Amino acid sequence: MSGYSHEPWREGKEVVKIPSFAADADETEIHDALGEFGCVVVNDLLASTKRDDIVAELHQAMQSTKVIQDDDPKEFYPGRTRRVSALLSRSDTITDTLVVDPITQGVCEKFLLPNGEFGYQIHVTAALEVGPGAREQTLHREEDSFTFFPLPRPNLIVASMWAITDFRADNGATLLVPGSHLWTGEREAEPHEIVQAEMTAGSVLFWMGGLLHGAGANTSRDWRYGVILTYSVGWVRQEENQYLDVPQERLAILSHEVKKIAGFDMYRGLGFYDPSVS
Ligand SMILES: O=C(O)CCC(=O)C(=O)O
Repeated sequence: MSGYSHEPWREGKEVVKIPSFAADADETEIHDALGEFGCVVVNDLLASTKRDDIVAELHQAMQSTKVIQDDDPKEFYPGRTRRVSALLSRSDTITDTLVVDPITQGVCEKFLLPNGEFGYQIHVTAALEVGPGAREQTLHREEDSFTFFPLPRPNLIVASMWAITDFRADNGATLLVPGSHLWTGEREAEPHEIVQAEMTAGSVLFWMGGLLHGAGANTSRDWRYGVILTYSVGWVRQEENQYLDVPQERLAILSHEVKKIAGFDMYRGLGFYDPSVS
């Protein structure tokens, strides 16, 4: 592990740094830090050629996205951003490299299988560009739809953000509140508890579904580009409807492993269908 530490904040408060690991770090150390802090960065996992391929594969969809200039501060998604989903249908590099990434699979096995022993699934896929002038996104938890469970919830989701460009404090690196995946509902984040996931292109940020987070503001001149892939226990409704976002022709050429992770296998008795009508 390349190290994590507590350091004194300039007003005497403690700021928790995001644990940061080399790509060949011991997975148990990564898991321990993720469980404790709720977030970790693993550096230099995705080669620049793969990043270029992803950008090329998503280029048309990204460019046809309407960028809202007049930001409505009440909207969940800030203006001056681009967001494209259905990535399992749009990018071979994402299905063949990111979705099946062994460190990601290890994180899912560690944190999701204990609460859903028959498997986990993709929850949402999106490419996210944060443009110059974009405001901060409201802090939220990936598990906010599961209101049935009081906070802190059982682990139902783990999230990953692949940095396609550098993530810097000034270009909208993801805001995180380390430790907040263990908080009760009454506690709110104070400014000194919010940190940014600065990381170089090719790195990946993992965070727990109960962790407060959001996109940072972009005060720079360039666009911050990330790919978010989240995973949930196999018995909950997926945030993104893969049965509609992955058409039959695309499904036919995906590997069994990707189809399974995408949620096309049964979870125990859930998800049966009649092949004679499809
Ligand atoms: O773009 C980011 O850094 C975070 C995005 C996010 O949390 C979301 O869109 O729900």
